[in-house]
Amino acid sequence: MAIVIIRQDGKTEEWKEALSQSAPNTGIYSYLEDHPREEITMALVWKHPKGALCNYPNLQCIASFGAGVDFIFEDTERPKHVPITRVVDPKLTSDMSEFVIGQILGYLKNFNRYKLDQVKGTWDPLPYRRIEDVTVGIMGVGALGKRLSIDLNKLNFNVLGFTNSTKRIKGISIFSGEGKRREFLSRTDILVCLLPLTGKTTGILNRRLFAELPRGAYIINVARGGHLVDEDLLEMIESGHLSGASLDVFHSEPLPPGHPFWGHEKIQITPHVASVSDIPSVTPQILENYEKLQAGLPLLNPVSLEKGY
Ligand code: OXD
Repeated sequence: MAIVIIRQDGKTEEWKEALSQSAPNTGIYSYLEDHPREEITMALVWKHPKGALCNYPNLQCIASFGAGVDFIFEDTERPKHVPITRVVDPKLTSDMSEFVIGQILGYLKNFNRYKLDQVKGTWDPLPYRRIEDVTVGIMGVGALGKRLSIDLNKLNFNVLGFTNSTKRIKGISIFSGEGKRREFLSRTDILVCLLPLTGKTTGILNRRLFAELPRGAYIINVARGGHLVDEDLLEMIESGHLSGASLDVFHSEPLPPGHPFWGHEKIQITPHVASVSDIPSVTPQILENYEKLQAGLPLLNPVSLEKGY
């Protein structure tokens, strides 16, 4: 039994070193080096090249290096019966929460606008809003959304959550199911998308949904670029229905040169940095899952192959 790491960014060696240090007797390989393909039982993946998972006849687990697994389901050539796991990690959840809180406060206090004014040499004090003036609606209250809702609540924000399942979070009004979506949206001033990307949620941030938000609403997308219909966002900002957006994720990353989001005064972009798997924090759960796999025990953080998250 052995592990293969399949990722195309520059982090393979760092992960391999951390995993090998914690489990010196385990075979851990990069997919780019010579490795015994029949021995591989666990593939650790992050945006792997499509089809790469077909090379392992004895694969028993496909483990995402991050919280998202959409890129695994997008690989239609992957062995479909192999269980998939994802990362649920306290640092990943708190990092996301801190990032979104930062974006919300920056929006309420006009920080982005003042940065633009500074570059232009403009002194233009604007009215600001307070925490008590706005309601934050979070679409998707899984591990990340739940933590964010609790942290926002502690800061005295009015917080609403939307989910298609039945979840309860102390102190948070949860709207469950499609029938409750309209009410959730009509009460939301700042909409945070933390949904998993699946066939059902692709393009969910569209003109129809935006129209159900109050005039002047603000969008924060920290989930996946595929949730957003870019043209609809631009159109709704242009018409004044939306006041702007903060986007950390895009259909294509890096955001292609010439895309209208670059240079848009009401859209703040960041390069997919809201929350990134922390190697020392995540390494133990990967190795624990590998041990469970060897022992035939149920895996940590399994993903539903049916639902896709
Ligand atoms: C993740 C991400 O899913 O970094 O973990 O987007």
